[in-house]
Amino acid sequence: MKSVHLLLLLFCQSVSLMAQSELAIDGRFEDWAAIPLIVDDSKPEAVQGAIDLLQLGIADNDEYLHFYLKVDQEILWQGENRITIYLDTDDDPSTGEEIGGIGADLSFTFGERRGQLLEGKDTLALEFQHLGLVGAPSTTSAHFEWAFSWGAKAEGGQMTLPKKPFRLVIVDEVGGDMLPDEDGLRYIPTLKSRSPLPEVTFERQDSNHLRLLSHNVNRRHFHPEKKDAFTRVYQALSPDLLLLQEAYKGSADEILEYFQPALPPSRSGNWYAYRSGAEATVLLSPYPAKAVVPLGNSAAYLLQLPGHKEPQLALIALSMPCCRQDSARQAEADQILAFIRDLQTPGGTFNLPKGTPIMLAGDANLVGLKRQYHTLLEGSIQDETTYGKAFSPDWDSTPLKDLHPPHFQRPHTYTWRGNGFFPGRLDYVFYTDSVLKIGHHFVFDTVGLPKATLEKYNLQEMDAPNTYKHMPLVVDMVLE
Ligand SMILES: [Ca+2]
Ligand SMILES: [Ca+2]
Repeated sequence: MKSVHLLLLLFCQSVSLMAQSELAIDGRFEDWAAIPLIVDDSKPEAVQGAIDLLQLGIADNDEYLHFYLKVDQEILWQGENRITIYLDTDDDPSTGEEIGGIGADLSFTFGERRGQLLEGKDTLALEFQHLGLVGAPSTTSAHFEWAFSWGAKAEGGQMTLPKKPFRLVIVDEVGGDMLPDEDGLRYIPTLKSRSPLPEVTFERQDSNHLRLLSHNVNRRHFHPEKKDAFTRVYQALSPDLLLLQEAYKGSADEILEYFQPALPPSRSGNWYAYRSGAEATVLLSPYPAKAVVPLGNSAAYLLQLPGHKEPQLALIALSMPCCRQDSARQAEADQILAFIRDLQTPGGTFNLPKGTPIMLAGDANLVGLKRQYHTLLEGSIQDETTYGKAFSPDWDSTPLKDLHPPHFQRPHTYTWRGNGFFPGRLDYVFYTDSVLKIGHHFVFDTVGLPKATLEKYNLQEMDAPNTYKHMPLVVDMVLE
C-alpha cells in the first residue's frame, strides 16, 4: 500500500552513505540536498488527522549522527506529538523490543521528550541529554533535523549510542505510520572525521566595527556568586553596546555601575544607560538614545551617533512573551512590525531618516507557531485590523535578514540550553541588510572551547552556563 522508495537500500537494507556530513542543526535544510534520502514515502496517505511520515535522511561523522524527517503537517517537534525513534543499537533483532522487524534496545519519543534504554532486564529512563540530542527548528514545522552524539551516556554512565551499525524505525504512535514500513532499516556509519574547527577568535575584524552583545540574564545579573563568570565573559567579548533582557533587578544606572568595570572604554567617552519594556530590557551604550519606546515586553532604542541630529541606528530589544503564549507573542511581533512601519513612514509618531539601519536582537522566545518568525522576518502582520497591513520591513521592500550566528565549537545555532526542553534557538538577530553590513558574529559558549582559547581569553569552561541558560549573541555592525 505504501510506495516506499529505498534509495541505496540494496541487499539487507544496508546503508553506508558516501556523502560526508557537514550538516548544521540550524533549522535550514539546504545542507540536506547533498544527502540521499534513505526513505522517501512522499505520497501522502489520507489518514484523517494522523501524522504521515514522509521522508527520512541520515548522515554521520565521527562526532554526530544526523537525521532529517519530513512529515505531512506542521507540528511542534518537542511537544504534542508521539513520534518515536526506535534504535536497535546492538544490530541484533533477537534482543530488545520487537517492533517493525527490529529488536529495539533504545527508544525516544520526541513530543514527550523522553525515552528508554533496555539493559538486560532493566529499563533506564532517558532524557534528551542522554543522547546528546540537539534539534531544530524550535517552532512548528513540517520538517526537522536533529543530531545525536556518538557515545552519549545515560544517567548511570551506560553508553546509549555505540559507534557501530544499527537498525531503526520511526513510528507515529498515535496514527501508527512507520518509516520504513517493513523490516526496519540498517545503517552503517561512516565515522569520517569532522572538518577541523574554525579558529576561535572573538576580536572584531576591524576596530571600527560597533559590537553589540545581547544576553538574556533572567534576574541572574546581580547574583554575587555569578559575578566572576559575568565579568570574565563580558571582558572576553568586549561589547560596545550591552543589551540585557530580563534584567529586572536594579536601575539602569546601577546595572551600568555594576558592569562597567567589565566593559571596554566607551567609544564616546560617556556611558548611557536605559531600561524599557515589561521584561526589563536594559541597554548600556556609548551613544545617547533620542527615543526609548516600550513595545510590550520588548523595547526600541533610537540611538544618536556623534555628529548627527537624527537617530543613526534603531535597536529593537526583543524580549517576547515566553513558552506557550502564542497569541501574546504573535501580538507583540505584530506590534514591533507596526512600530518599524511607523519609523519608515513619514508622519505617525516616530520617523527615521531613509536608510537608517534597524536591528532586532534578543530573546524572541520562538518556541510555538512559526508564524511569529515570519512576522518578524517578513512583516507578515497577523492582526491587520489592529496593527495595519503586512509589509516588507527592509528599506528596499524586502524581508529582513536572519543573521543565524553560529557556534565556534559545534555545527549548531541554539542559544538556550537547559533542562526539560531540547537546546533551542530562542535568541535572534534580524536586520535591514540592504543598509547594514555585519562583521564578526557568533553565539558565545565556553563549553567545549579548546583549552588554549579559554586560557587566551581568561575564561573558564563553565563560565557561559554559569551566567545563565541563554548564551550571549555577539554581532559587529559596520556603520558608516
Ligand atoms: Ca541544517
Ligand atoms: Ca537489539
